[in-house]
Amino acid sequence: MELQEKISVPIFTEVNREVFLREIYPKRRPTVLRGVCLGPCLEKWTVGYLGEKGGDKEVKIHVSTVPQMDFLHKNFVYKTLPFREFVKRASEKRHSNFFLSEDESYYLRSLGEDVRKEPADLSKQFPDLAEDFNIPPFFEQEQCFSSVLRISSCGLQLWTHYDVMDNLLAQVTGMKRVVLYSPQDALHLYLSGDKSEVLDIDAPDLKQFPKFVRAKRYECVLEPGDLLFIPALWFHNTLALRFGVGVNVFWRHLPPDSYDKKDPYGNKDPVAATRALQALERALHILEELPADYRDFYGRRMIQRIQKRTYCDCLLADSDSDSIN
Ligand SMILES: O=C(O)CCC(=O)C(=O)O
Repeated sequence: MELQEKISVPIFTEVNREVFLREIYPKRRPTVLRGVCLGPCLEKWTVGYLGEKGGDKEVKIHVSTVPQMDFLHKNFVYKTLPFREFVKRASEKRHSNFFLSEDESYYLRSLGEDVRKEPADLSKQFPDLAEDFNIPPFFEQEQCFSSVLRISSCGLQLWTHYDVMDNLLAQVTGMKRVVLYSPQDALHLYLSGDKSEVLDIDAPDLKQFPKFVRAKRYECVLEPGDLLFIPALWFHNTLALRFGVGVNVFWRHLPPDSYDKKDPYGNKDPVAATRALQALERALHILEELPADYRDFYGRRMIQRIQKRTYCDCLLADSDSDSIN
């Protein structure tokens, strides 16, 4: 069987703003940044402390009987719990109080106050915890879009998806495996919107997803204190190797008007991309006026024009030196 190429995400230590902006950011590749000062959260964020500071604030969480969350078959439910109770349950393997089963898995992705309109902001939803976390100074403050608290049970796996903004994912406690795929491998990932239908990335069904092996797998394991730079459009799949707490920060690197104004999650396609996709739909509808052999002929010519005008060969250059296959 053909093997998927595996590449380790490079690790940089003691990165400051200048090094990040000069050596890492322009490459637009996932990078682990180790040793950036994230603040007292690293020592303080125990289960007890989080419970005390987050208190009885109600949080909406994902709960599932199996740790691999499946957006296609919706094998999870949304439930609400006081933050303290949620953290306690997420940190334990078996629960005396539960919704579905005594070994159910939990996941929190914090939300804004008005879920549909406002992005998550750690300083608004969890002001006490925000004091313990330093937002890395790698972008301008006015570019900041959201700061999201993420808490997962041990073993929790989140499906492969992309976001449209640049992202720093901080691992505060626990460990997490992150697998990433380049935007250039989008056609090998069997997308449904912003998510990949290949749910089991470790043992994919290659009869159903034969092209998946062609997607290069970038991989890292985040330890407490690590930051992962996830450039916009890079697909990522996370697997909590232990109960863990993280924060991720999205920022706008395109001009502000490029983004969809009604997008509290940071995952709606840029306005120009949405318009282009709508125009393509209209063009395809027009082609339906022709018989099949003509549609095939003009469809192929359209693909060629799209490739010529949009593909960026400079992005294809890849270093083989870091291959771990
Ligand atoms: O940490 C996780 O579990 C998911 C992170 C993620 O999806 C993100 O940072 O965009």
